[in-house]
Amino acid sequence: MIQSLERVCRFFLFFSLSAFVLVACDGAPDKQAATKKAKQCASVEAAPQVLEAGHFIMGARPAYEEEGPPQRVHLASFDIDATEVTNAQFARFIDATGYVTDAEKPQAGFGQAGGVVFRTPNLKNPSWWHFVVGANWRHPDGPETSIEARADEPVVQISYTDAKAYAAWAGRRLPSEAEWEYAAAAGAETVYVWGNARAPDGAEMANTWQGSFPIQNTEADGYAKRSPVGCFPPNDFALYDMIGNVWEWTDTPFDGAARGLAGEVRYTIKGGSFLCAPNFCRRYRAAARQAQEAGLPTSHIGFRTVKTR
Ligand SMILES: [Ca+2]
Ligand SMILES: [Ca+2]
Repeated sequence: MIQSLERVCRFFLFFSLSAFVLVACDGAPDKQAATKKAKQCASVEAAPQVLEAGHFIMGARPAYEEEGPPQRVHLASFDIDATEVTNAQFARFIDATGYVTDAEKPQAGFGQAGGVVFRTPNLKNPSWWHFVVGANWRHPDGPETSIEARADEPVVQISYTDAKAYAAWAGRRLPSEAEWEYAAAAGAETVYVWGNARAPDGAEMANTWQGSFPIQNTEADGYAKRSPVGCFPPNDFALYDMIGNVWEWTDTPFDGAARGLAGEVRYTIKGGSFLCAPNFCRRYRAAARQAQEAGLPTSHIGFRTVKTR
């Protein structure tokens, strides 16, 4: 039985010949994530959780214009990964198939292989989203970075197509937006999945951004960027990081969104990321949603998979 579910990082894309700005949730200094390991993290290969058929109110308590209106939605039973897909899991897919991700191919509008990376803005460069040549899932924040010792972090620099390819290889699929939101809310009818306070008694309940985005990240939750999966409390469906850490692809086109640089459809991403901050975008809620170009990989979007029962 499934109960209620609800449906926060807004992007604005400003393209120029050399760089662009993507306005999202929060950001962090360009130091590596996981500098503080204050959390006890769950097993990263926890079995998928089975969710029974049921209904919920999708788009409940809309906070941004793209959310809502609230509507009652019924869903058939499905199971869903307990965590975001990790670098270790994605590496097994690559090893088995030889698949080449979109970030490893010349990108439409840029002409070179790479992906979008958050950089802390400064007076010389006020942008915080940059297309970085050489950024890909093995080098999530640019060619100078790697996933060494980050096997348990969510894989990023993954396009919608890449996520679908992984899911198909695993005998699974990407969730619809409704399935994702139902799973994230886990029956909660509160402002946040865990209650009505963002940080109850000072406890950070998800990997988001604390401080004034995009300049100051206090890292009160222990992580400047991505955290290993499972380091924050699960929701009532025993699912980790549905809110925060990285945004997650769904298989639902974003109604009314303009097409991307290469004319591609924009798909709905859910859950917010380590860049979502109270002063900028409160998209660490189940009902929050964002449009994302299918072919544009970034350093704060990953995914998880589902399977119809
Ligand atoms: Ca954080
Ligand atoms: Ca997430």
